[in-house]
Amino acid sequence: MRNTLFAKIAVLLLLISMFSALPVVSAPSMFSVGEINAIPVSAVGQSALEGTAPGPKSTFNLDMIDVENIAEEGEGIYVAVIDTGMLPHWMHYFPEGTVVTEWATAFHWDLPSWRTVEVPDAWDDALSGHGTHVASTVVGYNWLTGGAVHQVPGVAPKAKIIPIKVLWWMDEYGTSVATSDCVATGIEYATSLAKRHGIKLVINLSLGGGAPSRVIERAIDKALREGVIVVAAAGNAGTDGMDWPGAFPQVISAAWAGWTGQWAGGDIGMWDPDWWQYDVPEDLMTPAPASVYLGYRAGTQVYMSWGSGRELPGQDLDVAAPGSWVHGPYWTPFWGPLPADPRECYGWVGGTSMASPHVAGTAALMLEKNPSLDQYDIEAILEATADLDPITYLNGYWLDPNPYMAIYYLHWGYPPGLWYASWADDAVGEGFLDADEAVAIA
Ligand SMILES: [Ca+2]
Ligand SMILES: [Ca+2]
Ligand SMILES: [Ca+2]
Ligand SMILES: [Ca+2]
Repeated sequence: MRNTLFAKIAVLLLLISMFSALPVVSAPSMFSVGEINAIPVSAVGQSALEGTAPGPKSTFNLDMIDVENIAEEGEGIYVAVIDTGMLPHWMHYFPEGTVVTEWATAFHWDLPSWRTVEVPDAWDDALSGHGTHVASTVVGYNWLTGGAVHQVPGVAPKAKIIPIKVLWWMDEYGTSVATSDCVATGIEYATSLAKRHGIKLVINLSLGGGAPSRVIERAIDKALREGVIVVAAAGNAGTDGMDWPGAFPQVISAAWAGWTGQWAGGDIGMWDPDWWQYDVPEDLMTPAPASVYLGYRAGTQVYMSWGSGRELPGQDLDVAAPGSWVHGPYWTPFWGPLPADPRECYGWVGGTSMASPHVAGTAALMLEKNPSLDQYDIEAILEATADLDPITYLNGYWLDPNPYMAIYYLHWGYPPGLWYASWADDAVGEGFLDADEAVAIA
């Protein structure tokens, strides 16, 4: 009995030490700045909301990459979202048939058997809206507000989402984690679907870890050999470098950019909760509006986020895409218990996790137009068409008056409202994603 107990403790210690040696892949941390209800609603925003009939809504993030100029909608293309699964409310957000439930699944690292096991019915995600938000950027979502349903467009609204849950809620810091073996199994599973059913597939990996994993790289290389496209987040570690697998050269990686008109809503004024629906100037070189934050005023329409993983030697950063602050269905336990009402589950979420599905969606549009494109073609086209010019190269401190960010500045070690950023080519890759140009020459 006693021996058994000791044996168990020994096994447990072994597991703990092996776990710490295993590259643990975590979702790039998300910095949600609050739900819609938490943001003061200005009179302008309120009246705009109330008067709106159900119908298409444009978003700044799709406008920035010029999705409005693209005829393709991702018809016939599948996007595997290897992530946290889907919120229990997911059916309220996505049009019927958008989510391929018969292929959705979950993989979990099983401690007793010391291997990855499939748990097919466990892809519901009651603790993080990360995967739901990522999917919503690709295919769009129903926004339930003011007693009406608005169809918010996605990059590739006719693509089909395959949710594959590999990330599981782990700690009080809001991190969802997976073992590298679990992530690799998810990639292999998606690849097997593509092979078995002869479908065109893009894998989105809005996750990463601080070290390369050979088991994940092998799974990715196998996927690429099958003609699957693999897109991953650059990670949110800033000057500490890119996360893996995004940093592998053969992966298409996404850096984290934003709109200088964010929150300000162009020249309309501050604190308008509808800012994310405002028009972005078609020429991204247009100077930032006068009402935006102090430090952006010298800039254009695009800025890079301080936290976007920088390309270090041996890493490959490809393109930057919108990731601050993308509106969509979302939930985090920090906001309290998951509400039964899906109308309360929306948020603005930021990170390379949000940039990645813009690139994955664009790849789906390119595949629809030209199904013969492989990973290398798509990376080359995305790089050749990306715009470097509109990305503001700022270097210094500036004031951010957004009180919702204050807690994050403290967390990052800066006084609230004051932040510092510095970026160059290692932060932006080949430039800002230009989806309509990329699809045009696909
Ligand atoms: Ca546009
Ligand atoms: Ca690459
Ligand atoms: Ca590259
Ligand atoms: Ca364009």
